[in-house]
Amino acid sequence: MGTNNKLEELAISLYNIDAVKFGEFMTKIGIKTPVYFDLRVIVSYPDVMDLISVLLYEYALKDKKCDHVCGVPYTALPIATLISVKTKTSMLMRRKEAKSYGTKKVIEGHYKQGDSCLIIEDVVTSGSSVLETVTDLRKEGLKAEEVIVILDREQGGKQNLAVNNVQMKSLFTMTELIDILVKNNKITEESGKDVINYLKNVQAPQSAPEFERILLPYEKRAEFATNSIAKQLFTIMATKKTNLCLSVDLTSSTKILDLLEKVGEHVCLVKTHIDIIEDFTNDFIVRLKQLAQTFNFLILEDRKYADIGNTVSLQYSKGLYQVGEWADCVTAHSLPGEGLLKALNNSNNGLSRGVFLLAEMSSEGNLITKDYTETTVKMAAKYPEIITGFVCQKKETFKDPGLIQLTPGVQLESSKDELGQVYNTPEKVILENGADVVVVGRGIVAAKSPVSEAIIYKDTLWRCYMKRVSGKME
Ligand code: S5P
Repeated sequence: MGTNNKLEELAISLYNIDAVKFGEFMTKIGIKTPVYFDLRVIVSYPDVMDLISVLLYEYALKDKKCDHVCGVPYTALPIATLISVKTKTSMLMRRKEAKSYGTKKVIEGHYKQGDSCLIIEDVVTSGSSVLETVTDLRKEGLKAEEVIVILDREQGGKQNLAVNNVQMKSLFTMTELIDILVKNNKITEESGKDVINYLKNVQAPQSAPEFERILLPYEKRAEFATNSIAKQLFTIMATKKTNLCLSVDLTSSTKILDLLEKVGEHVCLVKTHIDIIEDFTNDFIVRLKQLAQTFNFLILEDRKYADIGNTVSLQYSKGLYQVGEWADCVTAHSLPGEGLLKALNNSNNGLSRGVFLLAEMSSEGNLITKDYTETTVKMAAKYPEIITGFVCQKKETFKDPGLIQLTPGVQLESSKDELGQVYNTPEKVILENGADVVVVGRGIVAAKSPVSEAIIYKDTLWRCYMKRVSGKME
C-alpha cells in the first residue's frame, strides 16, 4: 500500500474510533473548536498504532538519523515507544511532573550533550506543549530542532515552533484530513468548510516558554532581528565573543578616548552620556567613530529621551551634540507614548539607527510598575524596524528573540552605591535574569586598572553566556 493510501486509511480509522469528533469542544488553552481530537483512545487499537508508527517512520526517520526520539507526554509516549523499538533508536522520556519535586530528573534515559532528539507529538494547536518538551531537552544540552506530529491544526503552532528554532512536519494538516473525510463521505463538504474557516479564524496566541530567547546563541538571534542595529550587535557579539557594554561615564574626552584605545577590542558596545563631557568638541565624535570602526563596536548614547515627539526629534537631530548623526542607537523612556518612537523613526536621515526602550530600571525605589513594563513592551512591538531592545532587569520582560536585553547595574560583587544604584553579579544577570548585553560603568572606569578589569568582566560575562546557551543552567 502506498503512503497516500495509508494516510487515507489512517484518517478514516481515526474517524471510526472517535479519535476525531465533530461538535463543540474546548481545547487545553481555552480555544472553542468545532472539531476535537482525542488520540488517547488509539492505545486500544493496535492496528491504528501500527499504522501511525509506520507512517511517522516513513515521514520523518527513514532518510534521517537522530540519536533519540522523545514523545510529548502523554499521548505520544506509546507512539514514540513503538518508533524507538521499530527503528532501534534510543528513546528519552520527559517527566511532566518532576518540576514540583525539585530534585528529580526531568529527562529519563541515557544521553550525551549535543545528541539530537526528534520529538513526537499527536496534535499541535499552539505548539506550547511541544515547546515545554523542547525546553527541557535543551536544558540538558540536547539538540531539539525537529518535531513530527500526526496532525497540524493549522492554528499558528508551526509558526510558534519555527520562531523557537523547531521545524515541524505533520502527517496531515487539518485541511488534508478534512479533504479525506469529505472524499470518503464521513462528513459533508459544507461542514468540512465550516471547520476549516473556523480554525483559520481562531489562531492560537503566540506562545513561547519564558527562557527560550535566552537559550538561543547570538548568531541565531541575529536572524530574528528586525532592527538593523540589533542584527549588527548580535553579529558583533558572536564574532568578537564579547557581550560587554562599557559605560564611559567620564567627563574628559581625552580620558574616554585613551580608555577606548585600550579596551575597544574587548567590548561590543560603548555607552556614552555625551552631556557630561566638559571639553566636548566635534573632534571627539570624529575620534570616537574612528575607534568604533577600528575595533568594531557600536555606540549607544544613553540620552533617555522622555518628551513629546516634536521635542525629541529636535533633541535628537539638532543642538550641540546632533546625536542622530553619530550614535548607532539611543535610549528612550516610553512614558510620553508612541509619538517619541515615531519621532526617532522619522529622524534617522536614512541611516541605520536603533532605540533601546527603558522597560525597567536598576535603581532602588524607581516608579516603574509591572503594568508600565508590559505596556512598554507592547508599544515597542508596533515599531519593529527601530526597536533594538529593552533596557531591563528580568528575562520575563519580553520574549522576542530578535530583541536585545541590555542590563545595567552590574559589578563583580552584588552591592549598592550611596544613591540607590543596585548591583547584581554577572552570573545573576546573565544566567538568571536573561541579560544579553551587560552594561558596566564604574566597575571598570573607577577601577585601579580599568583595562585589566575590563578583560575580567569580558571573560566572566562571556563564560556565563556560554554556560547559558550550552543549556546547562543548573
Ligand atoms: O536602569 C538603568 C538604566 C541605565 S541606562 N540603570 C542604569 O544604571 N543605567 C545607566 O547605566 C546609568 O546611567 C549609568 O550610565 C550606567 C551604570 O553605571 P554604573 O557605574 O552604575 O555601572
